[in-house]
Amino acid sequence: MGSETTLFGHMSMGHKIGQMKVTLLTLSAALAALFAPAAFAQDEAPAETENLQASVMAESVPETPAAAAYTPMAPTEGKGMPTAFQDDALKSMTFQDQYTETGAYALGMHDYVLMPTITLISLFVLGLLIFTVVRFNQRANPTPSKTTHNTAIEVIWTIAPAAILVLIAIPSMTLLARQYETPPEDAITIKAIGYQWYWGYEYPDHGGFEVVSNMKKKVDALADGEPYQLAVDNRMVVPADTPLRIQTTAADVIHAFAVPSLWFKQDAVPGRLNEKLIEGIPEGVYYGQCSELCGSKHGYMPIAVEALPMDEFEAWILEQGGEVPGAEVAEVEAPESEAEEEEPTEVALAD
Ligand SMILES: [Cu+2]
Repeated sequence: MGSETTLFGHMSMGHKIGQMKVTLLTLSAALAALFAPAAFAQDEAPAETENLQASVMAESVPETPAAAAYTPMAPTEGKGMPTAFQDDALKSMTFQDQYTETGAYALGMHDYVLMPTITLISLFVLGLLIFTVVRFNQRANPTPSKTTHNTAIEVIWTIAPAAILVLIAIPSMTLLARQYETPPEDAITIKAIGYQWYWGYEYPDHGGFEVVSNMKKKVDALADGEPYQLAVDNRMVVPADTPLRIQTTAADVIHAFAVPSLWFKQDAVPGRLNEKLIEGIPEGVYYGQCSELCGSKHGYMPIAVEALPMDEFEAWILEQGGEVPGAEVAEVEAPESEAEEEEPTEVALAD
């Protein structure tokens, strides 16, 4: 009997060790799975390249005079692009800085209404839980109360959450209404068309030409001082400080045109034309990405919006072979030679 017990005890011990081994294996597998994406990301962007990117970003590309042909604007670090966790942990976890009035309002609502409310409620509930555990555990409170109703507290826990919701609803409805504001009549229309897997920007007010925008290769993006996987070869160039009527549609599947720093996100649906206003934005480069899973290269169709002063924007339009309304008379009077001179560069760019 004794030996049996020992044997049984031994076996159960062995079984336990086996279980522990299995648990350890599972744990290490889970850890490996956790760190695998990080390792992969490291492969993608090794420390050296990151440093290169940082140093390239720090050097600003020399500015060309306004009269010169269009050269893509160098982005300002931290403006219109996400912040890396290692650069600024806190900033990387919240919204990007906003460059539209609606965006600023929404960010304010997040920072000054929603976050404080959520924090206070969470702390209050945590406090109640701790109080209950300490005050009403079996040792501290051996004979529990048999109370089932308390009118006063029931009224409070009904009215208080309702009041909080009403208070949140006011700025929330305001924001919703602002986001649906119709573009003014004089807004400039730009049509963003989603393709698998790149963007096209059509300028119906300026002759209807279309710019095809693909993601830049890593070497090119880093050489140009742009964030890799957000940089594109041809940007969506828009006039600064002018209301924009952004129309979105798609040619194949549903995409979504989204630029976080402009508080803009709208689905691009084949066969439909969605429209949304971007109020006047300051000069600069603003990055975004397709935000509707649209296939295998969904992650590789970034968006780059470049806002230029109106005269530079119009010069860009002419350079692309578009028309500038109101400047048609000037165009006829202008010597043909200028247009001819610029054509070869355009062909080279198109290639
Ligand atoms: Cu897409």
